[in-house]
Amino acid sequence: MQTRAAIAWEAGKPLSIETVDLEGPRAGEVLVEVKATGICHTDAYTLSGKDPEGLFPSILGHEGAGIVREVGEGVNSVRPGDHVIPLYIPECRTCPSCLSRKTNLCTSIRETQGKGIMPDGSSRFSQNGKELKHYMGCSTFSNFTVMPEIAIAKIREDAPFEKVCYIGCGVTTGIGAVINTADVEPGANIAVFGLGGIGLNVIQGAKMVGANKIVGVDINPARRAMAEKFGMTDFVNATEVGADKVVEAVVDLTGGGADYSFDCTGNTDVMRQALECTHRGWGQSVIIGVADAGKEIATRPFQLVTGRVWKGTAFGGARGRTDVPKIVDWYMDGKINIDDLITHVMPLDEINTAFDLMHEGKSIRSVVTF
Ligand code: NAD
Ligand code: AHE
Ligand code: ZN
Repeated sequence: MQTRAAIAWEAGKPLSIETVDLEGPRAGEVLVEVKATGICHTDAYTLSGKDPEGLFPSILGHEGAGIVREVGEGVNSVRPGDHVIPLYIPECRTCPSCLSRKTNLCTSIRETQGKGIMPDGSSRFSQNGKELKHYMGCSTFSNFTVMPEIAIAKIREDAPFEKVCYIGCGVTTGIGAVINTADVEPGANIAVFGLGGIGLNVIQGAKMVGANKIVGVDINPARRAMAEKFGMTDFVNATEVGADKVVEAVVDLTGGGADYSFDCTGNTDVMRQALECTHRGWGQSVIIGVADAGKEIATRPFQLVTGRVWKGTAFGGARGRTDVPKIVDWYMDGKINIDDLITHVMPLDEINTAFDLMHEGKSIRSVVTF
């Protein structure tokens, strides 16, 4: 079949909206009609050329929702007509990682996913015989995409695609970092660095679990109002305070240091601030942001000797097929707010505007509807 898609032909160039060829699902695969997709900072990161796994030409996008249209041989967990959210971290429930119960990082198809191909080693996307790569196993910047069955979360049919697509990455990552990775307890003081599409969901998660102080840090003062709406109690304007004084500001506001902090910027200098503003003896800092190729984190080992813990999280520690349908229920039951975070909605033809708005700090989440 043919489908409309935004092609990333080369790093640093705008996406090009074109018609591409899509082969149908093979054994263990599912054809999904994507109805909506969010644009996450990670898409911009890969498009920038700074992702060591970035491949071109490819079809980016990993935050979608849609409908199963066809299933390949042997697929029995979903069927045509099912409403679904594609997962960039699958949940096979049989690999050593899934069986360990210690991680959500299913390893069954990670190698081929990172090479932009399906588990059988080939791509379903092409144009005039030229292969186009898949991205994060999802490629939701295409109206139709092919996914492995183990990377599909089945969701309820009354959930609006243009809202719940965000659960495919940002919502789950932010809230999951709080409830799964950090396991923040009621009354804890937390600090969130970067109040964009992920950081605001960290704030939302912290409020949900009954955090006490929720300190937000950003260089963009326009983030303050939305963060307060979601539960931020104190704001640190990192530009105004100065990078060398941010740690001190957070330590003061939390009465000695945050119990938990979260980096949602991808900036390695900020990651250091996030660690060092946590409380001596027990502070935990969770890295969510994805840093450019070649960047490394640093701190004095003394920071860890004195009891601080540095950890990271992918997709908020969520096991997609199990947890994503529950988060969709939370949204439908009014327990979480997604609507206010989706600041822009546009057709596929305008997807490059979504990247501009993100870089200009004007959007929280843009969503493309097909
Ligand atoms: P975003 O662009 O919406 O938000 C980033 C925010 O960080 C912005 O508000 C920006 O002003 C702020 N910021 C930039 N520099 C800063 C600084 N020096 N100090 C304080 N704030 C600063 O991006 P997003 O979609 O929220 O993604 C955030 C990060 O999380 C990205 O690196 C993305 O790749 C990563 N991410 C990781 C996962 C995961 O599973 N680990 C999932 C999704 C996104
Ligand atoms: N190719 C990138 C990997 C970046 C990364 O860490 N991705 C996160 C998801 S970001 C979603 O917006 C992730 O799931 N990581 C686990 C994994 O297996 O990739 C790089 O920098 O190399
Ligand atoms: Zn993402």
